[in-house]
Amino acid sequence: MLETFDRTERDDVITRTFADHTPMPPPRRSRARKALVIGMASLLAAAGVTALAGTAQAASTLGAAAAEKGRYFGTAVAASHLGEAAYASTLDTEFNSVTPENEMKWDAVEPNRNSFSFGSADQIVSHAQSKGMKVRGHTLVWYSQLPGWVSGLGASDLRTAMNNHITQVMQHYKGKIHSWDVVNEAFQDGNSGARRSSPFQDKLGDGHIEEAFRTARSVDSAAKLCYNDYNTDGVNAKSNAVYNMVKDFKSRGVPIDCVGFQSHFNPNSPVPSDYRANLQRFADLGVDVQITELDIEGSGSAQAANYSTVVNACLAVSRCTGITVWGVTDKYSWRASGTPLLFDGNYNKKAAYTSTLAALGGSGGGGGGGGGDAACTVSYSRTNDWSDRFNGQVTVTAGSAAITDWTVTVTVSSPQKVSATWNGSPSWDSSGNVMTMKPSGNGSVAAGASTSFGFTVMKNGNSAAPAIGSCTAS
Ligand code: 9MR
Repeated sequence: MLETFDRTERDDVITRTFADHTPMPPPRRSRARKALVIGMASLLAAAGVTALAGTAQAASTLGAAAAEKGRYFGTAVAASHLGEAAYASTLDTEFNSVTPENEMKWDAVEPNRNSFSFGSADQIVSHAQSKGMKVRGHTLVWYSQLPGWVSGLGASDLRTAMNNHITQVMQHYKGKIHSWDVVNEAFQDGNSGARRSSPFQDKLGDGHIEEAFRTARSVDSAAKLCYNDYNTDGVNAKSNAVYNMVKDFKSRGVPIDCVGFQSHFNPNSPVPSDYRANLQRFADLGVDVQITELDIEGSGSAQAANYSTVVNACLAVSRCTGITVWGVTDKYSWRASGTPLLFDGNYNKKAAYTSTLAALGGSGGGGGGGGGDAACTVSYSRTNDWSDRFNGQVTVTAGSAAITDWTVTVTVSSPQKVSATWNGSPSWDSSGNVMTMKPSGNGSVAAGASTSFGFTVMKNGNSAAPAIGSCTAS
């Protein structure tokens, strides 16, 4: 069977291409408690209130918790969102690896033959490097997002173009990429285990995959070289075919270091019950395994339980070196109408965030249901909105003990500027975009009581909400 679907159709694609209807695992937490928390979150969201929480100690994050387990925790990133304060601050706080979502694909970096444009991808790599994050390269040889000039080449020219593309792109990023998806999605869905029709497959045959890996190794011997695919997460005909290819490569010394399991899950393609076993059998071939594009449709405790299942599976396989979720926030997910990620459209931590952090062994994340005993929590709302400016209010609420002091950072997106503040004592970083607010008096807030400060943001053409950091208190 030949798959001819177009990935730009977004979320419906995977829904209709995989028929393994294994039931979802049962939720691990009390449905009643979660429902209450989610109900409260919905009420707050409906009122335009963003709730955030923090503790007196440094908050644990996904990246830090994963690092303690010897793994990375990454996300797909779009260069176009890096200028959005809440996006950048969530990314920078929580993740320690990034994958450019589209910016390193063939159509983006070599739109015309031998004419390379690395601008957007460079922007992501520079951002990641400046924050100490690692970068996954995605992807060198893929049938999709492939410019027309490539598809039009004859076999000999296509081989030259493929090797040149791998060489130029890997050379440009040499030393900056921890793992490359050298070949992406070369196998068909369904039960055939056959290769997918593509210009590479149709004109160069099975051997183009081996050739791509050999070329890649010759360019950057330090980067891990991965084969990456979807619907290979459990044991099935497609994953068996990939398994056999990897086994063959290892037995013949073809340079392959890792296999990426995209892990796009939804009710029609749930987390398979043999997910861990499948990761393990690949690891047993002598390659690393990585979860490369994780997202799970759903919400609340069921979604949270599925995320922990995935994290636990990775942690149970010593060669599972990291997890990447396919986006920072539901707002920008490739699944147009879904909510498959860890942060909601307002960058609130979801129950899935909390369960993911807990599965990684972290704690103290708060928000999204079940954050434990925070010293103080903050919530934000836009109290007035005009064409040129808006007023924001942050409410600081003490936890189960009184606090005597508190600090909250507010980051606005340039060219926005804070023009006025009240009920607090602000200080600024050198960019003028990050305001650190402390109380103007002694800052005493009784257990469970609240205090608020406010500010006016001049939009200067940008109406984005500010990023409100966690509350710290002593
Ligand atoms: O998330 C990507 C989306 O923005 C693009 O429109 C789409 C185009 O093919 O690709 C999406 O990312 C895909 C990834 O590169 C490969 N695996 C499947 C991902 C989701 O479709």
